[in-house]
Amino acid sequence: MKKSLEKISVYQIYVKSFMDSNGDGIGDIPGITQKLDYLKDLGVDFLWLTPIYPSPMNDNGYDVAEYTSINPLFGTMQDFDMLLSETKKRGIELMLDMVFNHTSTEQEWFKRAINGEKKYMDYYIFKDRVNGKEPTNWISKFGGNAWEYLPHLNKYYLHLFDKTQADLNWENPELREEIYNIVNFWIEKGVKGFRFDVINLISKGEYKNDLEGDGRRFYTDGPKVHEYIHELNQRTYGKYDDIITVGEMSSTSMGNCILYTQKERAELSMTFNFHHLKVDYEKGHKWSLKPFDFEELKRLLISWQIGMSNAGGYNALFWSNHDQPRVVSRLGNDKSFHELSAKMLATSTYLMKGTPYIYQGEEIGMTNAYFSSIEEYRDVESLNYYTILLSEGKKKEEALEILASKSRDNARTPMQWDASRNSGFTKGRPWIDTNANHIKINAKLAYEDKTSIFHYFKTVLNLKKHNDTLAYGDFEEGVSTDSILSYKRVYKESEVLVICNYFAEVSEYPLENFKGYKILLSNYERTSFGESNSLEPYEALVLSKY
Ligand SMILES: [Ca+2]
Repeated sequence: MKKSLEKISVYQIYVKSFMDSNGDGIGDIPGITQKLDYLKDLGVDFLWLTPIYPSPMNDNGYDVAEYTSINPLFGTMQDFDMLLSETKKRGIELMLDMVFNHTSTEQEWFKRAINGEKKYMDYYIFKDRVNGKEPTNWISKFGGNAWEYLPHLNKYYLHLFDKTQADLNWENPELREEIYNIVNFWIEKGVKGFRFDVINLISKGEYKNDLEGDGRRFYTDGPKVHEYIHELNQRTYGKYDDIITVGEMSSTSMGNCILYTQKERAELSMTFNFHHLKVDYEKGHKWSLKPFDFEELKRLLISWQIGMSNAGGYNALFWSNHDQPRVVSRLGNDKSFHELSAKMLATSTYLMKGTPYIYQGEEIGMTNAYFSSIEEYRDVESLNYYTILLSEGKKKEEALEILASKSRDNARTPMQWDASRNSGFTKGRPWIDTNANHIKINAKLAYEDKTSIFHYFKTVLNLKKHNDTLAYGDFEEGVSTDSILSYKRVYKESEVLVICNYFAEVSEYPLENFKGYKILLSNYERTSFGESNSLEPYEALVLSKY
C-alpha cells in the first residue's frame, strides 16, 4: 500500500553495530529480525540497512564485491528473506543501500577488466598516461591522486574514493543495464526503498586538470547526472508507486536537489545534503574544535526548507548517520541537559517539511563514545587523522580530544539495548567497545520510562503521521532570536508553530503573542505558558491554532 512521503519516517541501521545474534561480536541480519518489535513500537515505516553485500570491507561495505548476495559476516539470503517477511508482517519496509558510483576492485567486472577484457574495461574509467603523468590532477576523497596506475595495462583507472573502489563508467549503456538488473533483482524480492550512495558523482564530465580545486567541479552534479538518474528511475523503481528513494548528495547545490526531487522529473523521492552538518567545522576543516555556528545552522535549515519547497523539491530530514558524531553531543548538551536537548533537537528538525531519518540509538539519546585512547578507535579516517594531527605538532591529548568530538566511531559503538555487559549487543566481544554510559542510557530503561527520549520520539513520529498540518503544511519562517529557532507549518485554516531554544540558558521570547494557541507538544511537559515570555534551557514548544 502506498504511504505518503510526508507521513513516514525511516530508521537507519548500521548493521555491524545494531544487534549480534551469534556472539561473534558483529551485528547481523538475524539480530535485526530479533529487534523488529522494538522498531515497530517506535513507529518507523522503513529500515535503511547499510550495505549487506559481500565486500572486502575496506570502506565499511561501501566497496561492494557482489551486488545480489549477502555478506556471510551478516548472514545468508535465507536470513534476509526472513527479515523481509518479518518486517512486512509488522507493516515495515526495507530500504537497501545501493553503491553505484564505484565497485570494489574485488568485483568480478573489475577482475575481468584488469585481465584486459575490453567489455569490462568499458565498465570502468581507464585512461592513458598524459605527458608521463596521471590523466588529471584530481584528488581522491580519501587523499592522494584519484588515479591508480596498472603497469601491465599501461593505463590508469579512476577512484574518487579508496584505490580499492574503482569508479564505474555510466556513459556505457551495457553497464547501466547491469545496474538496472541489480535494482530489479531486489525489487522483485519485495524491497520498497533504496538509498543511493554518492549518486551525484556518477557523471564525470570532462577529464581536465583542475587548476582551482580538487577536481570535484568536473564530476559533482555532472553534465548527464539527471539523465542517468531519470533513466534508472524509468527502468526500475519508477514503474511502481510504492517505492521510495533517497540520494546521498556530495557537495551538492539546492538547484540540483530541486531537479533531483521534483515529482514530474521522475528522478528520486528526496535527497540528503550535508551543508547543515558543517556548521562546527573551522573554515570547512572537520578535524578542529569549534562551537557550532547557530546563525549559520538556522540560515541553512530555513533556506533549504523554503527553497526546496517553493520549487516543488523535497527534503530528507536528518541530524545523524554512520559518518557523523552523535547529535546530542554535537548540537545538544549530553552532560546537564541530555534528555531535554535530545528531545529539542528531534522536535526542531523532524517537524519540518520532509521525511525524518533517525539513526540507530538517536531515539534513546546515545552520545559520543568519549574514547580515551587511540587503541579504542577502529575507523580508518580517524586513525589517519590522529597521525596527521600529531605530525602537525598537536599533543596526544589534544588529538584525542578532537577525535572524541569528530570521529565517525562516535556513531558506530554498539546499540545500547540494556545495562548488561556489552549493552546486550553481543554475548561475545564487540568489534568496537561499548559506550560506558550504556548503564544509564539504554533501550530497556528508555522503554520503561514513559517520559524518556524514546517515548518522546514516538510522539513526534505519531504527530507527523496524524497531523496533516505537520505532514503537508507549508513551511514559514517564525520569529527567531540568537538562541531560538522558530518556524510555522501552515495548512488550509490551521497553523502549527515550533519554537526551540538551542542553548542552556533561559531565553526571552514573546510567548504572549500566542495566547490563543494550544500546546501540542512540550519537552518540559508544559500544559500552559501563562504570562511567561521566555523559554527554559533547550526547551521545545509546539503550539497549534485552528
Ligand atoms: Ca554476528
